[in-house]
Amino acid sequence: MHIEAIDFYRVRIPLVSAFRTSFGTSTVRETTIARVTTADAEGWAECAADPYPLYSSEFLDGSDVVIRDHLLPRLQALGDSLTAERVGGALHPVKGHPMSKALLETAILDAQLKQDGVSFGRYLGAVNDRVPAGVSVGIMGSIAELLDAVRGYLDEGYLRIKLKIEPGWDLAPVRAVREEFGPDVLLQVDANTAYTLADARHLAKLDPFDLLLMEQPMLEDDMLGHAALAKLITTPICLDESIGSARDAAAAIALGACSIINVKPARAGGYLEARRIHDVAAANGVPVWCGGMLETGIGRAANVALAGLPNFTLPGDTSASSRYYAHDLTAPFVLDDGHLAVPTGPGIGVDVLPEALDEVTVSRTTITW
Ligand code: OSB
Ligand code: MG
Repeated sequence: MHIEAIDFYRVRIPLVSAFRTSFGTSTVRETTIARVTTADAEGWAECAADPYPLYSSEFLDGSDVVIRDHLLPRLQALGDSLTAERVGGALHPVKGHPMSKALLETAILDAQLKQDGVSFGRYLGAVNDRVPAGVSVGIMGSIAELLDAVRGYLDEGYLRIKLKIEPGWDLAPVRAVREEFGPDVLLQVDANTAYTLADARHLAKLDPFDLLLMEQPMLEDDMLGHAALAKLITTPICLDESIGSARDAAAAIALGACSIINVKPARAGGYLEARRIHDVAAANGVPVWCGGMLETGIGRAANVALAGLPNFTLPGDTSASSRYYAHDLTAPFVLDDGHLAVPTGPGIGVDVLPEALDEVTVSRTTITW
């Protein structure tokens, strides 16, 4: 593939409401959008990194530097032999920085698939043309506020509710949601590493609430801790932050650290490794679901395609655009009977709206190849 230029747009997009997790509160999504230009296609992708290294060690200003000084030169060295499938190998010597690597691989893959006239879904192996939508519900100021939010999402048709939890906001919100909405609501929790093994007895108090899973209760490098916790509670453990590769997935499964995996392409360095995580999990009989990082329509489109693969058997954090944004950067993803349609057009299958991008862009850098 012959790349002519890559543009990087730093954008700041207001969220429809504040989103609070155990690691912080966001009212605006700040990220980097990449556009790869070739002679006959434009490839788009968005970075999952935040301005602050709180979800993982990556952060946006660091991502800018590693892309400019360490990742792009390795891709440029490939010349026209560059393909999306060669990005991972070319960037492998650079340790870490999966979100920055994913940004480049995904934008290049989008351009390549647009040239070839192939959709992300078809390329990745999606078998479903629509995917069930779950929603991630932040930590709130009160139980009343939480119940209002959950009621609104259920009324919209969301098929699964995920509550963000932390010490001091766990048993009460779960109990309240169960009491208000009953035992049939698919319900799960996400701690984003906020607990330790010393909390096992406390976390076991969630067992009676019949949760689908408990996501990432402890630190990302604590595989043995999760394996120990899995023996002390009956709620299935799902790992998010801990799974950066298919090898991590294989290790976590072999150790008994999780029985479900949240697949986030950005955390794994891109969609190709994300598909390998899916495959390893499938081979072990471990179900997966597609996580999210508050993506705009650009990243959401690719996530929804991935979620169409056969072992994505649980609803993902693949919400409608309106969950986070009043104005998305693409035509909005909308719920239809609790599902999102997998785009069928070439590449990510959605167009970026130039005025919408313009509106939220705070700076732009162009790299000519
Ligand atoms: O842990 O899954 C997470 C958002 C930002 C960072 C981490 C996480 C999340 C979410 C929201 O839970 C997922 C989404 O709706 O995009
Ligand atoms: Mg999570």
